[in-house]
Parts: sequence; structure tokens; C-alpha cells
Amino acid sequence: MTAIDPAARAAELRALLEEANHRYHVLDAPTISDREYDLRFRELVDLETAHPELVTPDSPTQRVGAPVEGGFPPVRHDVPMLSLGNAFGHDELREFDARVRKGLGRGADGPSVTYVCELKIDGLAISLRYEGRRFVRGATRGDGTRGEDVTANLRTVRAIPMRLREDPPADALEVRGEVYMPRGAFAALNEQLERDGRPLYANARNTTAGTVRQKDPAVTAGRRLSVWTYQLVGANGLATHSESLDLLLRLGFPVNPVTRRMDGIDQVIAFTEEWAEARRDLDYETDGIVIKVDSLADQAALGFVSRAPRWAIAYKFPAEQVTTRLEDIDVYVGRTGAMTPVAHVTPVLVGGTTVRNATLHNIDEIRRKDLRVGDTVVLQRAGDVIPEVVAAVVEARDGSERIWEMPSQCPVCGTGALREEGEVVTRCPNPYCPAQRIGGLLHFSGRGGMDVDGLGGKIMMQLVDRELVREPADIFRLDVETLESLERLGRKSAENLHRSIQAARQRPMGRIVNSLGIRHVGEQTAIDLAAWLAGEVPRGEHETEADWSRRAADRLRDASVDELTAVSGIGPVVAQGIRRFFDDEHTRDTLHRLLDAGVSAEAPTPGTSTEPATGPLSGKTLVVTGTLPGMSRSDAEEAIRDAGGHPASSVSARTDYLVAGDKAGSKLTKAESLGIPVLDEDGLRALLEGRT
Ligand code: 3B9
Repeated sequence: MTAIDPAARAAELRALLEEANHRYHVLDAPTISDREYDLRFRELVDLETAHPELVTPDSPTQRVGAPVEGGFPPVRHDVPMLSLGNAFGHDELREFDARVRKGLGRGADGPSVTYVCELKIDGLAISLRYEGRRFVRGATRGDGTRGEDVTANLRTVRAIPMRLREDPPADALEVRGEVYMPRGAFAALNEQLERDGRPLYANARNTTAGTVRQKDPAVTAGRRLSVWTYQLVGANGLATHSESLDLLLRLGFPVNPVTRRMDGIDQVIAFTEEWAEARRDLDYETDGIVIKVDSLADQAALGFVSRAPRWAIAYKFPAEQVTTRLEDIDVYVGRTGAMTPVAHVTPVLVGGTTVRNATLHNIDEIRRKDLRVGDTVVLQRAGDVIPEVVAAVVEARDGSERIWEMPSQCPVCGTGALREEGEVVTRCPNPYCPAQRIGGLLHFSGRGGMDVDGLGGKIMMQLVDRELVREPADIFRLDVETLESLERLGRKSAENLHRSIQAARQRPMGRIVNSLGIRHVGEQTAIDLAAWLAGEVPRGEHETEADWSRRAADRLRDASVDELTAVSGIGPVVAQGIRRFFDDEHTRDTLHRLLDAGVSAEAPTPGTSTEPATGPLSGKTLVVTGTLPGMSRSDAEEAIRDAGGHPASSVSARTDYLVAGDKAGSKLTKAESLGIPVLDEDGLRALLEGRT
């Protein structure tokens, strides 16, 4: 027998394994058995072990790499990863169609628009980068502009091609899509956890996110994630979105087969009806249908507003309802002392998530719905919002149900609860109540604040109970040994948590200010204050961020009510709230102690003052209130900022426009009484585009 050429055999095996992968994961039409695949795979591993020089980075054997050290490096998305506006119900789809037609200059009687309908997968958005034919980087969406480099984990996802099957139409290509965990894989994972006596995961989406963002690719590899792709970035010479999907398929990407071209909105609506039911038979969770204008020229003409294309929308399936039993009602005390009743129900699966608790809002709501402990209740979960108890099934009562009363004392500290005249909320008035302290600390470490990954309620409670953490600065003094001494935290988790705490030492000034939990200061006001500080306290040529942060903190702590009221976007009530915070002996030095503990703000570039963007809204102050049909409030505010305007949180004589959506309340009344022009979403869009 003549010796075979190892290089040639390795190439042959790679081609064979790649083809098998593609057939299995993309075409869903395997041609070789799992056993055959494993045999060939092992043959390739043996060859590469004997001849290490034959290993290529895109070899099927290289999918599982070494654990990632430190955090995931940030990735900038040069072409932003856009988000989607939502449509609830068919009327809102017709409104979308009307906007599209108007934008394209087609009247109500003009020719219909061709749309592509795709399933909206309930997973995690990712971006895959190819140079030549080779997969070089995978990233999470993050905030759309900055994500995280999770290449090592995404390499383990077998549906992602490591090599393109054709030469790509450009040297560098980016493909976007959704990673997800099939229902079967999720169920198998939870069964395994149950056998091991470990806590179960609540839903596939969060498990996917956690799996893509954990440190050891071997763990990701064992989790059977998959992917559907829907967007090609960087290819020229295509005329329609459907052509780009065809190209994705030819290049070797999985494109969901439930993708249809539709002529006009009536066909789109019929499609949403069909899949609202048919989706239950799919092996993955979906939460809606994405509708996209097919023509790329029309897409370009429509453009995008504030991170969301005007040529696409996400139709959300109606909320899922199930019945379960209301076992008990507990009171949860938040960071402002508000006592919120929470329902404990017999665990049920609603739209893919196991629900155990649901909010009851307040006692008036419980009375209005006449909910009693022991009732059979209808529970609803829509998209990613908190589950809600809709109603009691009165016919199912047997007389054993019990009417519930709001406790007269705070369940945490025992202080007498107060309910002010005309208010719906009952509060614990004790500012030193541990529940308020924990709530405040969780707000501090949460998403809108310092965003410390992995520091949740259970850990914070232990930290506060054991007096390891009394105030925010203490978090930054925790060491790995202390964290490891907590219940349910092993060495590895303690190290990870410690690392995320260290990573949170530097945040934009607006985030730091928001994290303090100053009364009346929300995200927008915190950004306003940060912008003001950047102008008030110019950064010195050679000044460190720490030194700048300290001077900015001094300035904020010492600002008078008049100075604060003069800040654009801040009214007298907010200014008072800020002044009180810095006058109170318990809170006045919270910010300074944070800086002492090594926290610092991302300081402005030396020698620059931060000028707002200029655009059609330069110098204008707008307040957004209520629910807009096609964009979230934060998207609208971002669009206003991008157009040079200033989004403020309260209406005053200085407000130029109020943008009011559905359920606008007191701000609308106030604007009307002040004679301030009120706009709807279309009016805002017209302003943003300088059409008025
Ligand atoms: C820049 C499906 C989802 C989805 C898009 C989706 C989520 C988002 C999107 C992707 N399921 N489709 N599609 N099925 N969950 C439409 C938002 N597209 C983009 O992100 C995108 C980004 C583009 C075009 C599209 O062009 C620009 C280039 C430069 C600047 C601005 C835009």
C-alpha cells in the first residue's frame, strides 16, 4: 500500500466534514450518520495531532478553543445593528404600510408594496464577519454600536460556516442573524440540571444569551445552539432583500425556510394569522413576524429613524394566556419604599418561560379585579414584559378563597406603612429600611447604572445581610475571597463577579449620576447633568480621568438650586431633589466615596467642550410622553439628540414641542395649558427630517 499524502487527506476530510455540517445544520438533510461523522472527525484530529503544521484556523477541529481570559473585547459595529419598531395588531400593520407608501410617494390607490415576511426568532442578535472566505469574528449586538467579541463561542455553533462555500461579493462581509437554543436542546439541558439537583433555567432566550457570553467555549459547544441569518452587509449589486437571502444560502448560511415574499399588506396580515398558530410546531421560540420592504432601492429611499429602519417592522404575536392558581400574595419593597404586591402562582409555562411570580401593581388593582388567594387566575405574558394577572376565574371558586389585605407594616423593617391621600401606592417611610438599601444598591449595580454583570438580588441580599456592603463604594472593595465565602458562589463565579466589578469602575458620567438613585433623577436627567458638567468643568490638557471626575463631582455636589434649574432639561422639582440629596449627611458623599474606591467617569477629551449635534432640531427642547406606535421613547429621544435637539423629561415654559403618544397623561394637560405645540409620531418624524 502506498502511503497517502497527509496534507491531501486532511483537506479531503475537512471538505467532507464541512459538507456534512452544511447538510445537517443548514439544509436539514444529512447524508452521513453521526457515527460516520465522528469517525472522520477523529481521523482528522489524529492527523492534525501527528502533523500540527496541517492545522488550519477554519478546520472543523478548531471549533472548540481555549477558555477566554478576562472580559470579552469590545467590538465597534461600523455599520450599526439596527433595532425594529413594533406593531401590535393588524391596524398597526396597516399604519406601517401607509407610512411606507407615503414615504415612497405612492398614494392609497397606488401599486402595492412587495414585502418579505420572516419569523422573528426569540434569540440573541449577532454579527458574523468574514474576510475572503474565512470566518474571522463574531460579535453580540450590544447597544447596536458596541458589542462584545464572542468569536470563540460562536465558532462552536455548527450552523455557522467557518468557510464560505463561494467567493463572496466583497473582500469583507458581515452577516447578521439570531442565535437561539432549540426547544429540544433547552429541555435536555434542564433535564440534566434537574438530575444534577441544580437550579433550572427559565427560558431558552436567556439561556442562549448566557451561553454566548460565558467564558469557556467547551461549555458553549455542549449546548447545541443554532443560528438563522437574515441580513447581509457589504454586498453590492443586489436589487432586493430576497436576492440577498438567496445569496446567503449559496454562501452556506442557514436562512429560515419560513420566509415569504408578499404582495401588499393584506397578504402580510394573512401570513401573521397563519404563523400565530403554526409557530407552536416549530422547534424554536418565535415572538413575532418581521416585515421588510423587498426592494433595496425603496429601503434606501425610506432610510431609518433613530436606529430603526422605516422599511421594516416587527409584528408581535398576541400575548399568551394560561390559567394557574394564585397561591399567595407577598409584598415587595422597592428602593423608594413603594410596597408592591406580588403574586406567587403555581409555576406554569407561558410562551416558553416558566412563570412563578407576577406583578399585581397595587391594592386598588387587586380590588378592581377582585383577586383572592386560592383563586384560579388568568396569567398573561406579552413579549419581554413582566407577567401579569389578568383576571380571576370566578366560576372556579369553591369558597375557600381568601380576600387579601395590604399589611399595615413594612414586611421588611416593621415600620408602619403609609398611603398618602390620592396616591395608589403604599410606602414604607423608613429611609434606613434594608429593603430600600438593597433596592438602591440593585439600582446602582443594574443596567441603567453601573451595569455590574452578575450582581443580582440573591447575592446583594447576602452582602447587605452580612454587612459586607452598606453603600455603593463598598462593592468595589470586595475581594475574590470574600465573594467566594457567599452561599452559592464557587471560586469560578466569584472570580467572574470580581472581574465584572472591576470592569464597572469606569462608566460615563451620566450612568454614574443615574446609579446614585437621586429622587426625580432618571436616565435623561442624568445625561443632562453629565452634559452640563462636561461644559462647566473643561478637562485639563494633562488631567487624568480620575482628577477630572473629582472636580466634576465637587461641582455637582456644590451646585445651587438656581444653577441646577438653569441646566437645560431640569425644572425646580428635580433641582430640589438633587440639592436635598447632596444636603443629606448620609448621601452627600456617596459619589465622592465612590471615586475614593477607584470609580471614575469617562472624561471629555481635553480641550473640547461637548457641543450637541447640529441638525433640524438645534436649540429645540422636546418632551416625549406616552407610547408612540412605531418607536420606543428612548429611540425617539436618541433621534431628537441626533437631530441636534434636546430631549427633556418635564414640561415647562421652555419646552418647544411635546411629542405625545398613546396614554399621555399630565404632561399633555400641562403642555396644552401652556400653549406648547403637541405632535404625534408622524409630526416628530417630519421635524426630524426637516420637513416642516
Ligand atoms: C444597517 C429578522 C430579527 C431582523 C434588521 C431582525 C432584527 C433586526 C433586523 C437588520 N429577525 N430580521 N432584521 N428576521 N430579529 C432589519 C434591523 N438590519 C440591520 O441591522 C441593518 C443595518 C443597514 C441596514 C440594515 O444599513 C445601514 C447602513 C449604514 C447606516 C445605517 C443603515
